[in-house]
Amino acid sequence: MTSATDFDAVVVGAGFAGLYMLHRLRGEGYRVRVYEAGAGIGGTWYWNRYPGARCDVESMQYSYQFSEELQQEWEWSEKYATQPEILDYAEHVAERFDLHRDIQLNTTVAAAVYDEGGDVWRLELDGGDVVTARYCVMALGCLSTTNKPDFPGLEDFQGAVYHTGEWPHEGVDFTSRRVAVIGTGSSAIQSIPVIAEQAEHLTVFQRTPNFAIPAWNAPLEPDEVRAIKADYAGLRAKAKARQTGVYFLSNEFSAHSVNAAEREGIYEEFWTRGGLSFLGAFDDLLVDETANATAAAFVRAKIREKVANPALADLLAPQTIIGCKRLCVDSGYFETFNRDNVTLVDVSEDAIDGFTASGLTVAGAAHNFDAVVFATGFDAMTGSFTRIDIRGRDGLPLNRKWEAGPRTYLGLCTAGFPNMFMITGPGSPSVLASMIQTIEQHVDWIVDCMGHMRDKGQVMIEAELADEDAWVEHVNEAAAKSLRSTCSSWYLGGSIPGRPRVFMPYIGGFPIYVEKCDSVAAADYAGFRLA
Ligand code: N01
Repeated sequence: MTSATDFDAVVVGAGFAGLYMLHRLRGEGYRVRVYEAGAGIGGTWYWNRYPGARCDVESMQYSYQFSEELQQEWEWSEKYATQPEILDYAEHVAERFDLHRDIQLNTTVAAAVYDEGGDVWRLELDGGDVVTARYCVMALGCLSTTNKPDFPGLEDFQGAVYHTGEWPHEGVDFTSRRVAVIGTGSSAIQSIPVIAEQAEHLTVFQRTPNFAIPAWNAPLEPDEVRAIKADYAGLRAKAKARQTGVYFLSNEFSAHSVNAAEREGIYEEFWTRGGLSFLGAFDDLLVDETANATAAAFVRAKIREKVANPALADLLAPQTIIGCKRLCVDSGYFETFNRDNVTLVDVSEDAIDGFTASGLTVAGAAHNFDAVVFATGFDAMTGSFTRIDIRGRDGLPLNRKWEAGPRTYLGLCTAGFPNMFMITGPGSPSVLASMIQTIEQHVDWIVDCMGHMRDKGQVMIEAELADEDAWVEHVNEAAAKSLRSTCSSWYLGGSIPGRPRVFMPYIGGFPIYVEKCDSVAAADYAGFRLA
């Protein structure tokens, strides 16, 4: 591709999406530059270094599959990989495929503006530099912009303030400190047991309790690894055929199709297996409220077995739909509340009023701390787009286009923003499937599309508005069928005050989605205008 641009493509973000995008584009001979805000690569695994951080998708599946050599040579040590091990893996990939030379770290993209005259993107970097490229690929991640609630008086607090998603790289020693954790999502559930072991006292502020299934993490058995590696492609194919893009044993019958004793037995079996696969015990747990209630009751009973104080157990046991908010995976979370140095404060009715110099207050009562950990999650899925000043045709800001919620065609493109691709954008399965699997599918699709355009001498691709509208409608229809759309979660912007409540990921399942993307490509990119 020859043009007057600095690059054929710029990629924003050097997480797993940006790394693979760079690898593929360079392999096809494009001039590419990746810009990364962090001082290192790895995206979410670069920033989320809080104590106990691990992936809750099994390590043998939470990894790239594009290179057989890579997946054969890399050795994961545990069933669920720790954050440092995943970051080592990202570094290994970057070195193995010589990616670093085209990645510019410590560089935030402040603005991306489409120039209609030349069909190019103009990116303004935080240092003031401007670069141009035919294609702009947003590899921003779905959970990259932290949500830090704007509590009054926080600036007066004299203690240390941390956010799980922006953890200090040198680590934090909580020994002899009085610590608060705000939030009880996945990050909190992983970090609380570890912080409790160190801190003098830990107080957890819980607005909504969460369901968590034990991880039963353990070192990987060499025989199991050998068996997977003997047919890695087979495992990947089985995973690809699953709604979630992850393979695990699951049942394809209703919770109502068995009697109560059999149902308990099946839940017990899935509980013993542990992790996210618990929701695979029956195939109607996320669509039938009464089926779901049987699973929720089972897990509530388990929580009551783990927590010695019945009143505390009641507070920790959610009365809601299991799996509506993202299911958590834990290692000793509920048992942590049996410790003498751990207190739970329920802020579901009386919210945190605000901060003082020495701590925070709830309903006027003071709670004093040396350190506060915000485990308050992310401005999910759209937050990383809206903090960049992205402008498309006629100078239209993306923020304005997405005012009432994100609108995309297949989560890959959005009408009015030609030549801008998103990796795992809103409207694609992304966070409802295994991220690396969905990243590879998106990257491959985008690179094929660019190749198609290159072969035909085309320089502009844009989603057709009518096809985008139809896709958004389909995404919404699919969400409406799932119990997942019925509670306030980050899937629908629930954690951010003022965000429109729109279920953002595509819940129709990975296989249907892949089929749709493939059929669009096979029909000369139906639903896109190419010029
Ligand atoms: O964030 P969250 P997270 N006052 O949004 C509470 C992935 N992940 O970082 O539920 C008091 O889930 C909020 O309360 P509520 C995974 O996909 C994966 O934990 O809104 N509390 C909630 O309890 C996960 O789902 C892994 O009522 C406030 C918590 O903060 C996603 O990241 C590990 C509050 C936020 O929970 C996000 O997880 C970690 C306020 N003003 C994360 N505002 C693994 O792979 C918010 N909260 C293992």
